[in-house]
Amino acid sequence: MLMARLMEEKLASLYRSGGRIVGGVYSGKGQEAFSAALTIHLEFGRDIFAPLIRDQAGRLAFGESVMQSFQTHFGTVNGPMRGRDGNVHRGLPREGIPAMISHLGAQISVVSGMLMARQMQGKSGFVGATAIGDGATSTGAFHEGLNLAAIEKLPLVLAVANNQFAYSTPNERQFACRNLVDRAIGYGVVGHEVDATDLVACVRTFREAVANARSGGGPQMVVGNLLRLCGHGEHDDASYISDSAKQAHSGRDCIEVARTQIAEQGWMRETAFAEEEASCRKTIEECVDRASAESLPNPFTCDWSAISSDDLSDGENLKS
Ligand SMILES: Cc1ncc(C[n+]2csc(CCOP(=O)(O)OP(=O)(O)O)c2C)c(N)n1
Repeated sequence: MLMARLMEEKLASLYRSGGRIVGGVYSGKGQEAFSAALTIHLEFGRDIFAPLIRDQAGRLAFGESVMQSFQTHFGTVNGPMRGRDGNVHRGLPREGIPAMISHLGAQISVVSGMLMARQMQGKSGFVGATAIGDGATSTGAFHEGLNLAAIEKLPLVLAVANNQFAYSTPNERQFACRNLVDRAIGYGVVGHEVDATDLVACVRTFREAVANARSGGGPQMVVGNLLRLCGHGEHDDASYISDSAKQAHSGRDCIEVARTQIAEQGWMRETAFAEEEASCRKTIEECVDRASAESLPNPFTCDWSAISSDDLSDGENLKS
């Protein structure tokens, strides 16, 4: 969570200074607990995780490296997208991270398809998870994807981060149901609701949801209540978010809440927080330096075959 927060602060500062960033910068500030609590229950290489723009913490907790984020934001030829696709639209499909799709709700069908393909190959014991926002629950793709997953009883965990806004559109202009988790009933899937500012509560909820999905309980929809503590992207000052929303319980910063929980429970020494932060900052600076030194693709000499083709994919484990 801390690494994600500090990485995104660095990316925001690089974006504002007009330096090496290609494209926009989107941050998951306030959503780190909800995102990481999901993916710590997944297994890299066995499970599937289709992240959204606010899932830097979940990506790291699942197994993506710090370097891969900076390489993609800088558009370098050594990054997982070879400099062809920007920032948040990155993935490691062969290792279970499909490259992010912007079209809201579309990833539910993609993950469902990946799960069905594995089932048809006779595999078992895996889970597929994806994350969406409150706004995405009003798309046709959400309806079609979740309905299909429910009918097929797929081992899908759908994390809905209700951060109260879709761009600047507040919840009351998005849906008329009392609570987003009520939608689970209509699809015949199990619904969970959690205070997403509370790391311990998020860990407990996702532990149960992932275990249910893995053991044949069908799709699980987890709605996390929180507030987006930033603009939609770095280009948005979020001036439409009221002070009362910021001061409400759901406006708490999950990292500060987690820090208090950890201190109260004695899970870490007080000085360990500062050591962790210093270590994260050092890693970030090293990755920025290394990624900055890498080249951009040359459009005239670039091999334009699919990134998934053998000669462009990374590592022995990625060869089919
Ligand atoms: C089908 C579709 N419509 C519109 C957009 C443009 N768009 C990108 S992000 C966004 C808001 C998303 O809000 P939400 O789902 O609540 O997620 P959040 O950004 O709050 O995390 C919109 C409207 C899109 N990507 N896809």
